[in-house]
Order: sequence, then structure tokens, then C-alpha cells
Amino acid sequence: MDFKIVADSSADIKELKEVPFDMAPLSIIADNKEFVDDKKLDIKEMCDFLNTFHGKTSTSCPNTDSYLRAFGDAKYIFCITISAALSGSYSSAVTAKEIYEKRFPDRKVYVINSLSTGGEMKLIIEKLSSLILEGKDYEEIKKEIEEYRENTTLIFMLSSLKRLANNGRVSKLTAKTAGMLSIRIVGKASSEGTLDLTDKCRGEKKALLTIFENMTDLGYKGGKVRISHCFNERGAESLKNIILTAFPESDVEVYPTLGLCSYYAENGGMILGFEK
Ligand code: X90
Repeated sequence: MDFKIVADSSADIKELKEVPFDMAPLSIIADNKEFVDDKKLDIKEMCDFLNTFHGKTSTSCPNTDSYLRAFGDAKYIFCITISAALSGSYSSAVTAKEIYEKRFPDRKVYVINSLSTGGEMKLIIEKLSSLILEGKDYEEIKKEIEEYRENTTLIFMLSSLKRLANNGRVSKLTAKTAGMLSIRIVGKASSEGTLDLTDKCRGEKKALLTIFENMTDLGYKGGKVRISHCFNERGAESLKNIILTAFPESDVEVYPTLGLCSYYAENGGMILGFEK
């Protein structure tokens, strides 16, 4: 096949059936220990380590070489990254594209800044995959994927904003409002690809109902939903049930976050991408 899909590891996807796929891993760093968010990473072990580690931790985006490795030798590549407003991943991918296209003038890379992460990236990847399997050409796929993206969005629920605040992705002041036992912060991806915190809920049950309300306010009508969670299968399944009760025909998948999203969402967190 001439096509390949590449995504950074924030998409929470290790492999894809039917269409060639590779991921460019981000890394989680604690002192001199580095957790590379690839297929081999033991997420439970990393989370257990980080939850008892008191030193400084941070993350880093894939470098250009890691994108070039993921591109392999494909003719047409669709490469999707976490929001450029949150990470340098997009800019590494763009540099890799420039090098790749210069080196191989008959090959093409289309880089997509998802303005999002997690489940919304997964939806875009699933759509790319079906367009490729339908036999659409490179230019048609570019056009159709941009149209599709207008109808997807992302909501998240977090019980702590500690790591997001420590790494400068939300303000420390905002982070203080979370972190209280039983408080759940609900938010969405803004149109600029930043975190927009919308609700502070007492208890997870209330937070899940708020998520569903926000979904319908944003235009959810029973389309696909992709929910990744950090050790909160129960919460994610409850949300799935709320959605299925209202929209019994909808296609809802629940699965665990990989390393990068586990680090930022922290235990109990969940991220959901859905079609509006
Ligand atoms: O380059 C890097 O070091 C990666 C930095 C990533 C920072 C934020 C990741 C957040 C993941 C939290 C909820 C999702 C919010 C998405 C809004 C666009 C998970």
C-alpha cells in the first residue's frame, strides 16, 4: 500500500489494523530516568513510580528523527500530532516532512495539527484509515479529513491539574481549585488547541453527567465516541452507559491511555473525543 498513517503517542494508539501505522513516542522524564512512550512502555509501572516520586518531572516531544523513522519509506503519509499549542511535536513533524520531501521528491507528507489529543486524534485516524481503504487519492483524503475535523471535538475530566500546572500547561492558580478530594475538573479543547476548563464538579457522578450535558450542548447526536482513561475503567464505562442510554445506536469505545496522556491526565482522569 502507498499510504501510511503516523501519529505521536498522545493519540493513545499502539497499532492499527488494515492500514500501515507507526507512532512517534513522546517521553516522560523524572530526574535521570526516561520513560519512552512506545509499545514497550509498562504504563502501570511508570504511574506507580511517578505517584511516589517527589522530584521534578517533565515531558518531551518526539524529535525530527523519530518522525523520520516512523515515516519509513511510504509514498503518502498522513501525520497527526497533539495540539501545537501544547507541544513541539507538530513542529518536529513539519521539519521531518520538509526533510523527507526534499530527500524523496515523489513522496508526500500531510501534517495535521490536531488542536487536540487522545480520542479526537483517534477519530481522525480512524477516518483517515477508512478513506484510504475506500481507495480515495491523497488530495481527496486531505480535503475530506479537513471537513471531518470540523465535526469532532474533545472533552476531558481530571481529578488533579498538578502535572499540567507544573509543566506550564494551565496556570498554577487554576490548578489550586482542583486537587481537593472528590473535586473533578471538566474541560474541553479550545478552538486554539489549549485547555479550556469549563466546570468544577463535586464527585465523579456529577462530573460524568456534566460531561454528557456538555457533549449535547456542543452538538453530540449519537456519533462515535472514543474514551481513554487513566486507571478509571469504571468511570469511563459509566460514561459509556450514560451515552448509550440516550443514544443506544452510538459507537462508543473505552480503552486505557498510553504514557503521555496517563502522565498528564493522572490517575482517575479521562479524555474523550466525539463526533458532533
Ligand atoms: O511536548 C510535550 O512535552 C508534551 C506536552 C503535552 C501537554 C499537555 C497534554 C495533555 C493531555 C490532558 C487533557 C487533554 C486536553 C487537551 C486540550 C487540547 C491530557
